[in-house]
Amino acid sequence: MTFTTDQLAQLEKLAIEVPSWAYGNSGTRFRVFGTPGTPRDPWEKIADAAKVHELTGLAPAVALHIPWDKVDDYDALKQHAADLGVKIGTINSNTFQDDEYKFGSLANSDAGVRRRAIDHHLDCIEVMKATGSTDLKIWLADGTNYPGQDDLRARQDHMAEALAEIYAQLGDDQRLVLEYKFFEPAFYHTDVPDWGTSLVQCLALGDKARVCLDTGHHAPGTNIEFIVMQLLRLGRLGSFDFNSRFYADDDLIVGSADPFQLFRIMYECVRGGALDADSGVVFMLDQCHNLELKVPGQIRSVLNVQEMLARALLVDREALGQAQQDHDVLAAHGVFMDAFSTDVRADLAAWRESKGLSADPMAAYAASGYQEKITAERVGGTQAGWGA
Ligand code: PSV
Ligand code: MN
Ligand code: MN
Repeated sequence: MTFTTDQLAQLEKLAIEVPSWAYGNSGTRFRVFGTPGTPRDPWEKIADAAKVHELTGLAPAVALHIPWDKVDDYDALKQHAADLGVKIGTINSNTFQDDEYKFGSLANSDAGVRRRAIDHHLDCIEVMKATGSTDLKIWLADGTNYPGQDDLRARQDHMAEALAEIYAQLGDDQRLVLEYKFFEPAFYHTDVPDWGTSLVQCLALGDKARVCLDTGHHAPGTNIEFIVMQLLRLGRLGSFDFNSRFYADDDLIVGSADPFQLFRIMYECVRGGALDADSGVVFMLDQCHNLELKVPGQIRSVLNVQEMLARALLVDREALGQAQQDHDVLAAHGVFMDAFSTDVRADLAAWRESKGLSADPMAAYAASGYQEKITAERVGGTQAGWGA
């Protein structure tokens, strides 16, 4: 076994929240391809999420998206999740799919539209109360397409006011998590383009406001692990939306485009204490599976996160610290790369077996018969509601 008892204890802490929308059909503006067995409602999405947890032991919570996951009885949905061994996680609001939001939601110059968007978030807080969820995640599609289209500064003020009204309705154990994204669907400016803007808005709101870092929402070449370090240092990293991107916000399987980047991020998480419960950091996936089957796509994803965390835990921090102190650049880099280059797959398989799980969750899923069962049972599965 490559891992020490301490490292194993750290590994044990990893819990990844999966998004309900990952189980629905998704695609691009060109085409949404269906996959067999796609869930028809939130109940079935939760069942699929529970299967991912059952086979990996890594995904005990599922995030909902309102109104995509609107149901009449949230108490019953909460119970359904509990019966299947998972819980309801983050509640994601949606102010981007209705015509009213064409020119923005919380940052819109029209007070009536802002009212509607604020009320939607207050409804989401009610859903949180019923489901026991503690986090309200806000991603705004707000922005403009042309210079001069709207008053950038007034929009920022509108958004600050609207966020304050939402924030005021949070319960003591509830938080607001503000996600940033530098472009799309707006192409000239977005109202929360970067971590700095999100942080500024969060600082104005109060302690219960945190930044959500979606790994797909940065310009190419951005040093994402630096942002992770800084937000952890300031105690303001609320959650991750993990995914991979090659070009734009593709929401591909986390760790597929650049496992080394994921390793570097997980190292900063270890370094900054993000695995400790009191850090308040939620590790979430925000992905869609356009071509591949959804459940194995999510299994692969959580395994990728675990694998890069395991390698990050192997960084010899004492040796690294000494090399850094000595300004021995190549020795320090070598310590880092030694950990990244370590194959931990056999150790993780052994870890799974020690917990009564299959050594190979992908193979276990293929052999489980679950895909055949849902393919036969579910006809006319739903779209995620979003083209990736
Ligand atoms: C759009 O970019 C997006 O992928 C954001 O990352 C949100 O988290 C997600 O949609 C769900 O609303
Ligand atoms: Mn996201
Ligand atoms: Mn995104």
